[in-house]
Amino acid sequence: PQTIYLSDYKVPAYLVDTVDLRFELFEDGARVHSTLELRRNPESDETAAPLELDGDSLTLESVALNGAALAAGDYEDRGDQLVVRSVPEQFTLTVVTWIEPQNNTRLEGLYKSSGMFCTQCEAEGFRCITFFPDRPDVMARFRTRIEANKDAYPVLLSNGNDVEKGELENGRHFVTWEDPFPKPCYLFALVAGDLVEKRDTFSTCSGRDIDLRMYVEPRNAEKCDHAMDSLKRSMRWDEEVYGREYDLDIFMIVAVDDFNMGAMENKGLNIFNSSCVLASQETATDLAFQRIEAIVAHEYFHNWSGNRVTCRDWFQLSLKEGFTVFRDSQFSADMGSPTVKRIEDVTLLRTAQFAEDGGPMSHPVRPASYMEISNFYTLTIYEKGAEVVRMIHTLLGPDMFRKGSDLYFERHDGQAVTTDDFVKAMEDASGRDLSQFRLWYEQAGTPVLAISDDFDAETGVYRLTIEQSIPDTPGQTNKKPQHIPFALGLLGQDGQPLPLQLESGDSGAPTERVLELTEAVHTFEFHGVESRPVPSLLRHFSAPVRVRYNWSREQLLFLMSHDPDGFNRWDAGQRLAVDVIQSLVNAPDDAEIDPRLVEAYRKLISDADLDQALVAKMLQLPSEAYLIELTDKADVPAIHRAREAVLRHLAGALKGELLGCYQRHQGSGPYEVTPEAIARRSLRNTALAWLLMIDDEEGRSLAVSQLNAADNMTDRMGALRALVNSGFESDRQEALDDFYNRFQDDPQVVEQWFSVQAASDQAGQLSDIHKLLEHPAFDWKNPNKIRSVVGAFAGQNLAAFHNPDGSGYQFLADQVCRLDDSNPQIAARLVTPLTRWRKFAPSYSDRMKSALERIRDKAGLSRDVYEVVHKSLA
Ligand code: HT7
Ligand code: ZN
Repeated sequence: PQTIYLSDYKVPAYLVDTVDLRFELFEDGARVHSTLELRRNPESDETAAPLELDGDSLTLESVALNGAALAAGDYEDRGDQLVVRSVPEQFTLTVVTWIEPQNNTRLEGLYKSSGMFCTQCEAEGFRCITFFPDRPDVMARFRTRIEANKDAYPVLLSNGNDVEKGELENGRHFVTWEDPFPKPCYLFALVAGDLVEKRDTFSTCSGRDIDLRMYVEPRNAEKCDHAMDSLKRSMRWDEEVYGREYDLDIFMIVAVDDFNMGAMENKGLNIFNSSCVLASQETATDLAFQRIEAIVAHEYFHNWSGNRVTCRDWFQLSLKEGFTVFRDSQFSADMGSPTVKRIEDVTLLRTAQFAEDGGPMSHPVRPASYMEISNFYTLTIYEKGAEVVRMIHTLLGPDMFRKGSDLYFERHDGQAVTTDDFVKAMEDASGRDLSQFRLWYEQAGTPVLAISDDFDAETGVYRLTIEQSIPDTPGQTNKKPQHIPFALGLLGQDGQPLPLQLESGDSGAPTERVLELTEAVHTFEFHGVESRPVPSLLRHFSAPVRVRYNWSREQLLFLMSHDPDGFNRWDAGQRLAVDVIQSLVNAPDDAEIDPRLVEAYRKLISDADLDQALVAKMLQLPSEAYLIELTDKADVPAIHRAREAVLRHLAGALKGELLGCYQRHQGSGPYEVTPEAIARRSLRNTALAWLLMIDDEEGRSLAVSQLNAADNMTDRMGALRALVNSGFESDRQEALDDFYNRFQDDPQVVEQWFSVQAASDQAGQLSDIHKLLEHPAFDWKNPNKIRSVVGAFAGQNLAAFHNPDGSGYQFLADQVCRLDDSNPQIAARLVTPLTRWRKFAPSYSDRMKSALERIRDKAGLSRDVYEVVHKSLA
């Protein structure tokens, strides 16, 4: 496959002003009539360029130029391109293609899911519908007429406003949609199906009434309220916080079962993976409720950050994704607990994005090259990209940041632009120089801050030295220092925050500062310090970096109970637990587990005055994935054993407190999805899980009664998970069977049922996984089912996946090869755990590598899997 380089970017030779589409939908295929108004781009220097339109898996039926059919010699159908050699300055091109949505298993372009037609065009799916300049800097106005059988497809949707509808012969009907906003073709959408409509309205800040509509299969009619409420909250928040008003008169959301990712922000017609939009108390966990709110917000926010202002090319993907993730995380923080949201974001970043940034697929937030753009919808583009925007927010402050975003939207409305244009707007609005900051977009790899300190009791000066370095990554060495906002505080021996006097005598100095690191080494001096302080470093995780500082366990315990920054309190607890677990990995026979850890947890569990949402987070031990990320040449079974040993030790020592916590947080009253209620359920379910880890009888009976009495999925799933992960084998099987019998008709719940087993070291051994794949509810064509079995096994059931005999790796290789033909996007994502082979101890890494080699040698490998596998083996 070819590599595409950012440095080769050229403006399009032709622009498209309008697109007129007519879809004839049938059971054995669809005919697409496309009429484009084109003209030469005055900004292009390719004055005599032929017209080249992208295509993929299309059967061309006819081509006409200005209404006259072209003869075979006038154009060339190269399969992936339609080339018309000679065209005038301005012209109309009509192309008719035939496609087969019913056989489209890649889920790109137009396909069928549970009997309905739907589309996914980002990034390059529109070319699977018709020939078109499939690049985001070609923005056109779309008019779309959809024709289909009326009984089977009563609902026909596309972007914009419905302007005409009517009956046709043979029981068919049509609807025509017009989108007044020019858009790139990746934002085109079409849906046709037998769907129920849920309606609501939203009154905008300027007093316009927007028609809100959700379309779902009839069986899901009762699962729309949460998404609809989330949408209205998002619309209001975007007006209040960013001054962004919705522009069309209709906003539609559709739920589909077969979808490669979470959702898609098509203009005025967002399409969602059912699991990311449908929820009810009985079927969705608290986590799912929160996720749905965040994804609905994310897609809605794209209407400005992505649709009104879009990307010039796909190298700029983080322009819309990083900014929009930052916006949705601000929104979620405002809707719930900012500290908890920050902990969740940082957990994902430090566990998975840092791993990506240190692995073979490492790439800058603005990549310089790719083979297959679908492989670049990564944690680096999304999560690190959001951190980069967050740092701009930290450096500029909220008011200047808002001025910058206003300027960006005003200056670039209706344009396709670059990450550099975004930074420039921030610079122009604030007057700050962000030239060094731009390196965050260009250099890959996670910066490391090596921090040392010393205290001079005589002068009262505390000195902090911070040295930054950025590791080499594929294709990049000798990196320049980056501009890093570093928030910190100092705590006195009594736990009080100290004024941070950068000059002596400044006793009114603030107790928290954001230091700006720009050099490889900085030394900061803090004056007027009476005794050695405890530093609270990188508060709020003010930059996506690794901090190396030699904390003592006393310091961590101190921060855990005194740090005014909730994030750093949590982080101190994580660092302490990591230290204890790592000592056990390194010396497994030394059975002594630091009693101070037990006491710290005892205090956390028992102190009802603490913020219970934060306590719920602090009680989660660092995950195996995070522990692996922190380890060179990891021995996963050893890490797994050590972590479990610490958990069991804590559970055994704190049994009384756990039972007390469980009883104390017993809910009464109706189910609510508030931060307090979520924290309560989380604490109870953690207590239950810990008790079952030690096969506690009392815990077992609590779990069984909770499972039977639960009025919501969080409690039901909490009890089921605890039983599944326990040694109570017969309860486990009975619980799983009952659960399945109750929910077998609900695909989203069956997905949870699959993944709770596949992720469990008790119920998800390889032989169990094979049985799940044979289960009648499993479906190789449905990405959610694949993720819930194969993805959960390889991504969460780490001890089983890293079986020393290599069987887990071979299993994954088999599934990737199998999926490569039907759905290459999903296959390429599933490979990820194997790409990290260099992280593991030699006996593991050798076997992982050979599994990758087996995939590499498969005949006819897709471009998606080819890129990931070859880069991993390079
Ligand atoms: N912008 C959307 C990306 C997306 C996507 C990309 C590749 C293949 C399938 C896809 N489905 C959705 C989602 C988002 O970030 O909002
Ligand atoms: Zn997005």
